[in-house]
Amino acid sequence: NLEEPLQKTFCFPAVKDCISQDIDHILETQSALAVDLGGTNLRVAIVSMKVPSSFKDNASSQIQCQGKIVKKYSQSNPKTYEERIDLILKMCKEAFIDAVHLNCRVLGVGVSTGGRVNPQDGVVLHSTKLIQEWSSVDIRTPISNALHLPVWVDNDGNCAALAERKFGHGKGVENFVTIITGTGIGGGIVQHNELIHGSTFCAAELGHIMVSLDGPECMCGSRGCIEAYASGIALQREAKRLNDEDQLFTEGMALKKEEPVSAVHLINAARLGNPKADAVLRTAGTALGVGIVNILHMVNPAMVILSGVLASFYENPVRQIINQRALSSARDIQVMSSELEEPALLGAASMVLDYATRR
Ligand code: ADP
Ligand code: BMX
Ligand code: MG
Ligand code: CA
Ligand code: ZN
Repeated sequence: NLEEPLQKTFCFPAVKDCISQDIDHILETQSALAVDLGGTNLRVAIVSMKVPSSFKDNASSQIQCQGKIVKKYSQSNPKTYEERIDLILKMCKEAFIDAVHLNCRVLGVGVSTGGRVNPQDGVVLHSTKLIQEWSSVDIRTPISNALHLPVWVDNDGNCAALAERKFGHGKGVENFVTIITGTGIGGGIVQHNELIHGSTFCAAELGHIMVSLDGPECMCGSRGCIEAYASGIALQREAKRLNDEDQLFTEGMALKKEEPVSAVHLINAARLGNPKADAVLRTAGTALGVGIVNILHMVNPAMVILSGVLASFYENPVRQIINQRALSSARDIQVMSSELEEPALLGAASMVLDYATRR
């Protein structure tokens, strides 16, 4: 058996110790800058790759890495192309300087963005109204020129899926889907361990699965998309509508006159027994659930991972709808909320760490 002596050498205590320490030393400081551009926020982070200490106890186990957000920067996503690019570069430069002081070796920049993205070219092909002036945009070149670093780009939902595959519930799961709720609804599909991009980089735009023939208008120009029912912006629209009709305020609720009405108020109102707010949220949960049933019937994943601000809120309604409406063969799947702090940012960083540290 040729493998036996090799294994023995690898597990020899002194050698094992030395390997563990080396890998710790190398990987703890290997870092990426991650950028996430959403319908509301622009975030940048320094993300380092960390090997958990349990690796030291078991040299034969696979190296399981964790992405650690060392420092994070948040701003509103500007409304114009020029302001946005300027702010991205400014935030990245600041993060790069901080990374040097924090002893993080930056290997590259990973960008997660709303819109259809060609990752090979580093170009945002097209965006809905959720991000204005963000179509046919080469995002790689300006960042790469400013920082002299390699740049990887993908859609934010796709990045969230990459994060789940590397650091989250999706680790070792061959087929899974993720749905991320923020201002809009993003999606990512991992099939046979690989992300699906489709023929024109429009696969896994799961927010635009339609669940009614008419339904509310969507930012994409169509109607009845799950994003138009269940996203942050859709819930805010409904909260505003109820507020205009003087139906939002519920006893026990803190709602100041000048405060902008948001999804948070709608959820609070429903919790305090407001039947109109409750009805809106039920419709939202049903729409998302029905959309997910369509996904189950199309790609039959083993797991659906929900992430973003509304994930835990939707977990149970989605399970219920699956039980009521999915074909029995597709029903037996896990629905879970992500445990990752910032899936889109971590996924953006994983593109850098995966490519830059590959041997
Ligand atoms: P982006 O869409 O820019 O990626 P986020 O993922 O940060 O942004 O989500 C912002 C959206 O989530 C906004 O629409 C905001 O109103 C909504 N939101 C923020 N916090 C909460 C919360 N606690 N509950 C419900 N919705 C929230
Ligand atoms: C929109 C669309 C998706 C994106 C999703 C979630 C654009 C600009 N965005 O459906 O590509 O994945 O929003 O984005 O076309 P977020 O703003 O909620 O993070
Ligand atoms: Mg987002
Ligand atoms: Ca996607
Ligand atoms: Zn749509």
